[in-house]
Amino acid sequence: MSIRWPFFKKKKKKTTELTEDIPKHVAIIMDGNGRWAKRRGLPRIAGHKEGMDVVRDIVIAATESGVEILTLYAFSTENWRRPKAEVDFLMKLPKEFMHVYLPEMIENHVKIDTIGEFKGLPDHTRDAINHAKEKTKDNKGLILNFALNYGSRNEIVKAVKEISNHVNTGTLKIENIDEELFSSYLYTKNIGEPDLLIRTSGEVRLSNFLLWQLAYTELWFTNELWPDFNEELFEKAMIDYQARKRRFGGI
Ligand code: V0D
Repeated sequence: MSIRWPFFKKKKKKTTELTEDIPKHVAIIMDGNGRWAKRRGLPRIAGHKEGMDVVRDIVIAATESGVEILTLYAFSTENWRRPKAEVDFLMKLPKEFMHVYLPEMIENHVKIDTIGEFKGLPDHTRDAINHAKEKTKDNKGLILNFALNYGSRNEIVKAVKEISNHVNTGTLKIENIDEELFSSYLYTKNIGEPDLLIRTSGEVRLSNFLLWQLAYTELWFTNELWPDFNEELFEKAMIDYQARKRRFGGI
């Protein structure tokens, strides 16, 4: 039982609202699409399709709350091990997404970009994405960054090889290798590190996503499956992020 102090005026509870301290860069591991479908007796691809529509909702929510960069883990280098029919379906989603949502992305000034081994994607997937990148290249709103055929260790090894090459050819001195230089060899060289990482579906792992870049990132997990994720949960993640920042700032 709590003791009440009637002589003191009850402190007005500070309303939690999204004002200052909006995470500039939010990254999301969109997990649980297959499980969502299975629970409904649907094929896994039905979950991926549903998940695609949630991407749209979260892009709009992120734009409205002032997030500048949204990085979405859409296809990992490990995902190639899935059944061919599922991979084939996934590789058609960028085109499908653009067909349905590109006009709306453009209306909202969204700029589409990707990270990952772009060359490893099928031609038709790359064509659809290149078209969207071209159409949105001058947009000054949210950067919608899809991680496709992305794996963090692979990214780091690739950076080491490129750095080694530059050392070998004499264009780089070993003494000049530091964290800042190393970062400039990663896919994220222009967008920097996420302030907040969200992962859905109850798994509490990084699964080879942005390992270097997440060193100082706030991590936020929910049991909700990606197709059930929504604007309210996105806002909850932002509010929790701000509460952590306030606590940290108070010390
Ligand atoms: C399936 C949930 C949008 C996660 C979201 C190729 C798995 C829906 C895109 C997309 C996927 C990618 C690039 C682009 C525009 C849209 C997407 C994949 C999977 C893998 F320029 N959703 N989405 N790409 N899923």
